[in-house]
Amino acid sequence: KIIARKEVEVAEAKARVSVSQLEHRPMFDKAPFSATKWLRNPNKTGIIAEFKRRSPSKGLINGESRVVDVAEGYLKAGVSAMSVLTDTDFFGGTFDDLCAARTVVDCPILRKDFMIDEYQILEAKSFGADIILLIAAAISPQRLKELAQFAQNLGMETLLEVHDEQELNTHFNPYINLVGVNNRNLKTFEVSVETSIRLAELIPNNCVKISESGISDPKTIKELKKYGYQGFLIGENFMKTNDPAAAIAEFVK
Ligand code: IGP
Repeated sequence: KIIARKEVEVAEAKARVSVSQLEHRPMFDKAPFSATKWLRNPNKTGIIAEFKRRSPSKGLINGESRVVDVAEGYLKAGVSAMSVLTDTDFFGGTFDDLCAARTVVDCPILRKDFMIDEYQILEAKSFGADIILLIAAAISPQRLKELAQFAQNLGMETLLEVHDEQELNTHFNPYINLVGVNNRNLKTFEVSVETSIRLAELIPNNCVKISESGISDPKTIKELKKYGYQGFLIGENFMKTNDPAAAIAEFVK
C-alpha cells in the first residue's frame, strides 16, 4: 500500500519540479557527511536519532515538538547521525522537517522514506540529506542495487534495511555502506532485538552494522555492541516524550 502511494507521489513530484531544478537547489552541491565515518568514531554515541511525528503502528507519537529544538538537542547529546521522516501520508513527515534539521545540525542526516526511484535520491540530496534508506522488503534486488549505485555516484551513502536472513542474502550488493536490521516485524509490528543478534554475523564486516527500532534502554546498546553493532536507530523512545531533547540527554548520561 505504501509503495503504491509512493509511486503516485513520485510521479506528481516529477511533474512539479524538474531534475534540473533539483540540481540547482543551493544544498545540492554540499559535500555529504560520511555516516560510516561518524558511526565508527568512538567519541560519538552511535545513536542515529530520529524525528518522527507518527507511525502506522503507533498512531500519533508527537504532534507538538519543533524539529529545530529536537535536532539541536540530539546534536548536543552526541548523536552520530540524525534520521528525518519525509513521508507525509504514513509518518507525518515533510521536506520542511528535513531542511529545518539541516540548518541546525552538522552531522549526517538520513532521509527516511521509501525510496523507489532515482528522482527521490536527487530530491534527498537537494534538501541536504547525506544518506538514503533502501528497504529490501519494498523493491527488487536489481532495482535496489541500481538505486544504491546512483546514490553512491552522488557521493551519498546507502543504508540497506533488512528484516531477516533471506532479505540480506537477496538484496545485499557492493554499493551498500550500512546495513540496518529492523527489529520490528513488518507484519505483526512486534519488536525483538533478537533479530539484530541473530543476523549480526551474516552482515559483511566492511559495512557498518545498525540495529533499528524498539530500543528504549541504554543496556540494549551495550549488549548489541558485543555483536559488532555500531549504529542504533532510535525514534519513538525520544519522540514519545514532550521533550525529546531532554529524553536523549537523560538516555546518554
Ligand atoms: C525507529 P523506533 O521504534 O525507535 O521508533 O524505530 C526506526 O527504526 C523506525 O522508524 C523505522 C522506519 C523504517 C520507519 C525503521 N525502518 C522504515 C519508516 C520506514
